[in-house]
Parts: sequence; structure tokens; C-alpha cells
Amino acid sequence: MADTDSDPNALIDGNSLVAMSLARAGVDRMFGVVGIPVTSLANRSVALGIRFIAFHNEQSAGYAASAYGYLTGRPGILLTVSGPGCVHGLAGVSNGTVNAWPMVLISGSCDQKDFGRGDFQELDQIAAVKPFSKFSAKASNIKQIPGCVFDVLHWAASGRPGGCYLDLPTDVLHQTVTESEAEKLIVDAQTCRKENKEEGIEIVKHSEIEKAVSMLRQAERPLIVFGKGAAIARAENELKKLVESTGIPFLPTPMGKGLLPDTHDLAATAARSLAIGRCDVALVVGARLNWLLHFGEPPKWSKDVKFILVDISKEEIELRKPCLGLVGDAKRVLEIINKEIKDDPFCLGKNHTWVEAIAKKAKENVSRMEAQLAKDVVPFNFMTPMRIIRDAILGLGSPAPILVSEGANTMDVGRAVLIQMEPRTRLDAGTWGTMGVGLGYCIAAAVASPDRLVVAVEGDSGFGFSAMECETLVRYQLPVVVIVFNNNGVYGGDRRNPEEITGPYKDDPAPTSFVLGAGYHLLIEAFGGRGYLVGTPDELKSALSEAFSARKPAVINVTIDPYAGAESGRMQHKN
Ligand SMILES: Cc1ncc(C[n+]2csc(CCOP(=O)(O)OP(=O)(O)O)c2C)c(N)n1
Ligand SMILES: *[C@@H]1O[C@H](CO)[C@@H](O)[C@H](O)[C@H]1NC(C)=O
Ligand SMILES: *[C@@H]1O[C@H](CO)[C@@H](O)[C@H](O)[C@H]1NC(C)=O
Ligand SMILES: *[C@@H]1O[C@H](CO)[C@@H](O)[C@H](O)[C@H]1NC(C)=O
Ligand SMILES: *[C@@H]1O[C@H](CO)[C@@H](O)[C@H](O)[C@H]1NC(C)=O
Ligand SMILES: CC(=O)N[C@H]1CO[C@H](CO)[C@@H](O)[C@@H]1O
Ligand SMILES: [Mg+2]
Repeated sequence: MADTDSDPNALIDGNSLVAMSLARAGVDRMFGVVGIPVTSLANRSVALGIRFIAFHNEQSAGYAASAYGYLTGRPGILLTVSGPGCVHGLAGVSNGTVNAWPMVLISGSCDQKDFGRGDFQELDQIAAVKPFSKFSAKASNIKQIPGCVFDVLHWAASGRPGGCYLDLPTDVLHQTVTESEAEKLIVDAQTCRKENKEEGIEIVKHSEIEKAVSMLRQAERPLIVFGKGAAIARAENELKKLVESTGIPFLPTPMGKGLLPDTHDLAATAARSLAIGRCDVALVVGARLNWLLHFGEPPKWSKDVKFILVDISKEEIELRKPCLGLVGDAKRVLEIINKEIKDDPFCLGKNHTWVEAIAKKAKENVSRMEAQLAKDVVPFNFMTPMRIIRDAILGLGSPAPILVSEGANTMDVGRAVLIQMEPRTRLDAGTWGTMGVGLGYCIAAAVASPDRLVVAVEGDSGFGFSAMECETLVRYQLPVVVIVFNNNGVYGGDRRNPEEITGPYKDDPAPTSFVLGAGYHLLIEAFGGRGYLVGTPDELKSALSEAFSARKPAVINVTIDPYAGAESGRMQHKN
């Protein structure tokens, strides 16, 4: 390419114009897999100061982009090739959308004039992405590129965030404009976006705030529930103020954990059943009343409970009627609620019967669990290694590591035992219970928060979905320690009754079983990372201590009794 700085008439192509537009829009990281027709787009982006994290598989890269969007609040970018690259990328976009996390899939697509004739990697990508995305744009001509780039970035992060898609046909990436034309197109796109910024979210009415505060004030057994919507709105300080000024107990969803410390006096996590079963007014902030919260319905919730829902999306609130809906950004709405309360404060106090009942239940549950955790069981069950990991993580203090978790038993036990002290330090297989998110999340976390260690606690099946990305950890020397709970399979060992095992393939391993004693620690050593094989408390402690202080890519292969834990984890009734 010519020295374009000095020559406004020099020509630049679509690839360069995409990279320039992204850089001007403030994009600083990109995740993906290169190939035809986007290799040069990646190269140009790197040349403009965007860090490109190259993955083995678009699925993991997409999960990384979505998690990067969540952790930073700015859209994570996934770059893929046409056809199959885009199809693999759908996992990431759907992940962004289902979690309400900002991300953008940018995919090359086939030549427009050959579409419909069986062109290389041809697919109607706009149609393929549609069910999974919030907004799509296609640049049919190079001049549309800057506008499309600014549009998708805007839609990904505005209102309720989600996954968006930008389609870039091969021919468009090869068209050219002059440097000065490119500059003008970018400036126009920027200006146009600024003018439209005011559109969008309606803000909650004051009368609704008054009603909400009065409901909380009159409640006998109020509860505050919050989820990752509150995390993405960075509402932690407002939540703290609300909880501490009113003395109302709180319950985080799995990824809301850490917005307030799990060890807080008013945490109702260990009294979850009582808290949701008996509360009469629940203020739900940035969390959906979906399966994770039992749809807000009996028998888990009391039939008389009244909900106050704070959500950025009006549609979400309408879906959950009847309730009092407060539409708006969680941080902003809580600020207004706190202000309203400040004018006429109320506080339940420690010896309020409801607060006492929750504290008592939580204490009982915690002591029961601690008694189990205290035992050193070998061969390892799930509890013993989880306690050792918990203590090793707590020993690191602040800044706390970012914890990534997937698996069935491994994730469920980890969710109950591991302690979250800081906001946005937990990423798990949440809303969709998706296996395969782990390594992508680890990479995103390491890239988004370079000051934090990343610790993944993974079932061996969950790990296997994206295990090749161990090479990516080593290549970028990311401070990620992956702990694999190796129980030889999905949920663990073969639990079939002998009478179930018949037919011509009865000698095959069970559909849930993997090879016995897989050397997952050797996998990362193949790439030059550090591997540990552990089966006893001392071995685990020593591996953790070494790996945590090294802050280098490592896999700790923890041998777990294949018959510990339950089939399907805690979702047994559905399998
Ligand atoms: C994409 C996807 N495919 C399949 C599943 C079904 N599934 C649920 S948990 C799980 C793996 C559980 O095994 P493991 O990760 O080893 O955890 P363990 O219970 O053994 O600790 C699978 C395959 C899923 N949740 N997501
Ligand atoms: C991208 O950069 C790499 C490394 O510099 C180079 O080998 C490759 O040819 C470039 N490809 C394109 C299409 O620009
Ligand atoms: C006990 O505590 C765990 C984790 O803290 C929680 O998951 C579980 O629901 C609690 N049990 C009850 C009955 O509330
Ligand atoms: C709590 O109980 C103590 C005695 O047990 C009492 O002195 C105090 O006033 C009570 N506080 C509130 C806020 O009710
Ligand atoms: C995406 O990740 C989130 C967060 O872990 C999880 O809730 C969901 O299961 C995943 N969804 C998809 C489509 O992978
Ligand atoms: C390759 C390897 O070292 N595999 C080991 C993994 O862990 C199991 C259980 O401890 C051993 O049996 C394997 O030999
Ligand atoms: Mg397993």
C-alpha cells in the first residue's frame, strides 16, 4: 500500500476502510479466525493499533467476544470468514443476544455477483444470523462501510445490549476509494451517529419510583434480587447503598454474584429457598424471571409475592406481568430510588424477624456445608478440591481473579462453594447452560483485565468443547489457570443399570463416558504450557500455589471419583 498519510488521492480498499472505521469508533480488541476474505482486514486492524486475538475455532472466539463485551461494557468484536466461519460464529452472537451482552460479528461473505450460483463459501448470512441477532447491516458498496460499522457498534451497546451482525461481501472489501473520500465517509458516519444518540430509552416515571419505594417500605419480607444486567450497568455502588440503607436482604443470580460480596451480612444466598419462598415484595434488578429464578412462580415463590422489576427492556417487563415495571438503566433507576428513600429513610434493622430468620437459615446451611467441606475425601469428591481452590483464591486477596466455570456438577458445586468478592469476576455457563464457553471466556477475561489472574474451574466434558484453545493461552502467554475436574465424562462414570446395556453396540463406552484417566495436563504441555496431575489435597495445594504465582498458562488435571456427584447435576429431573 502507498504511503497514504501524504497522498489524499491514494486508493484504499474495503478491508482498510473497515479497519479505519473500527479504530475511529474506539474498537481496541478483536477476536476471530482469519482466511478468505478477511485476512487483510485483520492485518490492517493490527496495523492501526487493534489487538487481534487469533483463535482455533470461531465458536470460542465468539464466546470470547461476548464476554469481552460484558466485562468492558463496549461491544466485543468477532471476525470470521464467509460461510462456515459465519456459521461457527453464530454461537457467539446468540450468546451475546441471550445474555444481553454487547458484541458484533463481522463476517466476510461471498461475491455479490456470484451469490446463488454456488460461490466459494456461499451462504445467505443475513438470513442465517437473523434469529440470533438484535440488528444486522450489510455493506453492499464500499461507501456504506463506515455508516454500517458505526451502526452495528451503536446497536450492540444501546438499550438492552445484544449480538449484532455486519456483512461484508468479498467484492466490497476489494472496491477502492481515495484516502480523502474515506476520511469524509468516516466523519459523516460519526456525525450522523452523534445526532441519533438521543433516541432510545424512555426513563422511569417519578410516580412509579414512589410506588416502588412505598411497596418496599410496607413490605414485611422484602428481598432484593440482582443479576448480570445490574453488573453490566455497573450498579454495584447503588446496590450497596440501597441494601445497606434499608437493611433488606439480597440474592444475586449466578453471574450477579460479586456485585456485593458473598460474605455480606445481608447475603441471602445460603438461605435461597427461604428468601424466595417467603418474601412478599421482591425488587428484581437486571435479572430475568426465567428458569434460573423459577419464572417467579409457585411453588418456589410464594403465590402472593409482588414483583418490582428494574429492566432496560420494556418488552422484558411486559413479558413478566403483572408487576411494577421500572424501565431504565439499573444504575440510574437505583440512584433515583436511593434519593427517594433518603428523603424519608427506613431500615429493617438486624433484629427484624425476617432479617433474623434469613440470617439464621443461612448460618445453618453454611455450617452444614462447612462440615462437609472440612473433610479431606480421597479419591476426591467435588467438595474437597473445591474448598482447596476456594481457599487458594481467597488467599490471593484483591484484585480478585476472574473465575470462569462450566460443567454440571463441577459448576453447581463451584457456584455454592466459591466466594465472589468483586463485581464482574464470575463468568459461567449461565442462561443457556452452554458447554464450550470456558476457554473463550478465559481469554476474554485475561485480555479485558490484564491486572487479574483468571482461574477456570471446568468439568472435563465442558473443558473438552474448546480445549484446543489451550494453545491460544500459551501463544499469548495469558495468566490463565485451568482446573479440570476429571471424572471421565459427562457427569462422571457409567451409571447405567446392567439391563439397560444390550444390543449390538453394548461393548461401546456409555454415551456419557470418555477414556479413563485422560492426560489433560499433557495437552497444554504439548504447546509449552505447564501441566499438573493431582489426586490428593497436598498435590492440589502445591499445584495451585505454583500456578497462581507463576501467572502463566497452566492446566491442573484433578482426578475426581467418577461416582461422586449426580447425573445431570442438579437438573436431574429434566434428563
Ligand atoms: C452446548 C452444550 N452441549 C451439551 C450440553 C449438555 N451438557 C450439560 S452438562 C454437560 C457436561 C457435564 O460434564 P462435565 O463438564 O464433565 O461436568 P461434571 O458434571 O462431570 O462435573 C453437557 C455435555 C450443554 N449444556 N451444552
Ligand atoms: C497479513 O499479514 C501477514 C503477516 O504479515 C502476511 O503474511 C499476509 O500476507 C498478510 N495477508 C494479507 C491478505 O494481507
Ligand atoms: C444453601 O446454600 C447454597 C449455597 O450457598 C444454596 O445454593 C442453597 O440453595 C442453600 N439451601 C437452601 C435450602 O437455601
Ligand atoms: C434490637 O434488639 C435489641 C435488644 O435485643 C434492642 O435493644 C434494640 O432496640 C432492637 N433494635 C431494633 C432496631 O429494633
Ligand atoms: C452464553 O454465555 C452465557 C453466559 O455464560 C450463558 O448464559 C449462555 O448459556 C451462553 N449462550 C450461548 C448461546 O452460548
Ligand atoms: C496421561 C496421564 O498421566 N494420565 C493420568 C491422568 O490421571 C489418571 C487418574 O489419576 C491416571 O490414571 C492417568 O494415568
Ligand atoms: Mg465430568
